Amino acid sequence: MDQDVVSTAQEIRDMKIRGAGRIARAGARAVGTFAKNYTGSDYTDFRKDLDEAMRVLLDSRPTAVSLWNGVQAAARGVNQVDRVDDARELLIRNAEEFVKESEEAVRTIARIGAKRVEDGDVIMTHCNSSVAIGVIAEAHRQGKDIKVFATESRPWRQGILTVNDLAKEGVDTTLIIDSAVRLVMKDVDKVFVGADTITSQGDLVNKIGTSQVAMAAHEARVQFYVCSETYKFSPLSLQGDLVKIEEREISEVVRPGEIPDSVKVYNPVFDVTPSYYIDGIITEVGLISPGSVYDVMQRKFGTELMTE
Ligand code: RUB
Repeated sequence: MDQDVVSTAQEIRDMKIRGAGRIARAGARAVGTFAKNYTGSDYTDFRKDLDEAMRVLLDSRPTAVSLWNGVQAAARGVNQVDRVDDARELLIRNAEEFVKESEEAVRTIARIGAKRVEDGDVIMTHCNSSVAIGVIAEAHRQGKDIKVFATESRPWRQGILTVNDLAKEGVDTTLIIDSAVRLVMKDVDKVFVGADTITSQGDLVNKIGTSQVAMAAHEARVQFYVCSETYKFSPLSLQGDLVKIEEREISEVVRPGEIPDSVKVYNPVFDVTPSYYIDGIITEVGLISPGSVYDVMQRKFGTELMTE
């Protein structure tokens, strides 16, 4: 097995590489490196080894649609070639293109999203979304006077990364614990969060607690925006599959011996925010309503999906 594939999968599993965009790029890059490093010349062996490499990568965070889309994008068209050299060339090119386009999408979303930020806005964000942070940082760079409340995001505390990222940009940032969201919401103008997955119905799957933030925003009539590249749209949801919510180890929640063995711990790491709490999804193809996700998906993934 390619060592780069194995170490990338391990880093994703250990959350050293995390966040939907980063894992998608890491997955695509690993497929490209697999192709670069491949020394065999038998096409059947190559396909077998590629399938195995893709499986190892996808298993590292099995519910992540962005990883799935990134890895699939890197392997796109491999069924149309029958020589190892052609396949290697194709995979290397695909991976580079996916990474480049995905980084470009983050910059485009920052430009589009920043237009939604007004001078004097108080913003709330949840977890650590590089895309949402990109929007906030761009608005700040444009000279808009903004303040940000960032949630801690238990149990993994990605909010610590967020406040570090925002502080580096010079943004006026306040860290709050997750349970302070509703209290603080009365002072907030807009919420910007990222996305792990967006379903064909326009529902958002994102870090656990996102739906509570959305409900509090709805109650306080605060606008709730999702910042997401279109490769986080789930083609599987189009075929009726439910998005599986990842559960992680209980050691993320309690230390050994802290609670009796008889007590169970449930640690789901994502939740679902229904589309009717979402005021807009900011994508690289524009600011769209949750109701338009289906149309964008069809344009992006084509009709082959509908019949698969
Ligand atoms: C991270 C998370 C982020 C999205 C979007 O969860 O929920 O909001 O992945 O991130 P985890 P980005 O820490 O469990 O990976 O905008 O960077 O793609």
